[in-house]
Amino acid sequence: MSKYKHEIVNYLYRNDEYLSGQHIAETLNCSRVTVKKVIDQLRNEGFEIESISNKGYKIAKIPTTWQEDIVNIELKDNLLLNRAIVQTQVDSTQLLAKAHVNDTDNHFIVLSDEQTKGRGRFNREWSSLKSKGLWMSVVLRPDISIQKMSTFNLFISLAIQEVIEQHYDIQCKIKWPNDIYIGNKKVCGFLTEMIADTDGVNAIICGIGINLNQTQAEFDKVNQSRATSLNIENGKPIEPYQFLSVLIKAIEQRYNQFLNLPFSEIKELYKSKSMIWNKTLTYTEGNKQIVGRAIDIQDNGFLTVISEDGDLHQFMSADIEI
Ligand code: 32G
Repeated sequence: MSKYKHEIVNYLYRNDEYLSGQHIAETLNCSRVTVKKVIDQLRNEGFEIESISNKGYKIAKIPTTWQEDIVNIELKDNLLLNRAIVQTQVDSTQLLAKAHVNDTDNHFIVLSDEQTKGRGRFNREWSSLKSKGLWMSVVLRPDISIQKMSTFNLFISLAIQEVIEQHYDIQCKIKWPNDIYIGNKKVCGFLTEMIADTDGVNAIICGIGINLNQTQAEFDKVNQSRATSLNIENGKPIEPYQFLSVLIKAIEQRYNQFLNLPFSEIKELYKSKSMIWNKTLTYTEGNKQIVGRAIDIQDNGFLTVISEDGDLHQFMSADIEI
């Protein structure tokens, strides 16, 4: 690979006008042959690059797969999440993130075009077709106690919910504690794991799966009637780099709130974006199962559910059948 590849991609990506081979070569102090070779390589990687004689080159379309240089450009202005591990295929971004957590004290994300063993809660399979969604793990390093972690998921779910609603104009709701739904179909699942000891939390590893561009037929039988993608909902192709960019900014903002504000400050907002109120549902946590109605959420993130016999129950997390 040419050592000029990063610079040439950067230069093309930052410019909307046509840039001549001569101009690129002079600016970056390389040969025109090098420029041409890199352009050919980028085309092989899925970039569509227009070339017009006497004008030059211009990126017409970036790939639908993750390309490390472009991911880095999209993240570079972030204060916390500005590093990425980018893969074409992994077993699970969550497993790869955990394998790298001790390499650094920094925040980072792990992205993959495809997961062969994407997993959700209770080790359930998470379908992660190639280039059809955002399959990502986010590693954060807060200096907090383990108790404080009980509200982390709530802040993150608001970040995801507001990106879908505000940037893609799609009504969606949070299903406490781990999913986002559009109507009665799941569009996103997320889970939070942590590495902690008696001193507190060392790292948060938050896995997020968001269906972007699947068609309904691409979901397998069991998910067919219960899953959806942003593309199905708004009819537009979802550009993964743009989605990543706005989501990471929203996550940074909600993460800062998580560190600095009590959950009570955003509780009413969270409740208004949540879908489980006024419904009788089955709640399962460990070997406790009750049928009841969620009535409130506590300042520590616990859900209060009133069962049919009128008793109150608190859930830290639960499996909820809808
Ligand atoms: N869309 C909708 N429903 C699905 C899908 C899908 N793509 N796949 C299976 N189902 O290894 C959700 C998910 C945690 C975290 C699954 C219902 C939340 C996924 C129910 C059927 C990046 N747990 N179980 N790497 N995991 S992807 C990884 C959840 C992310 N379900 C990271 C995480």
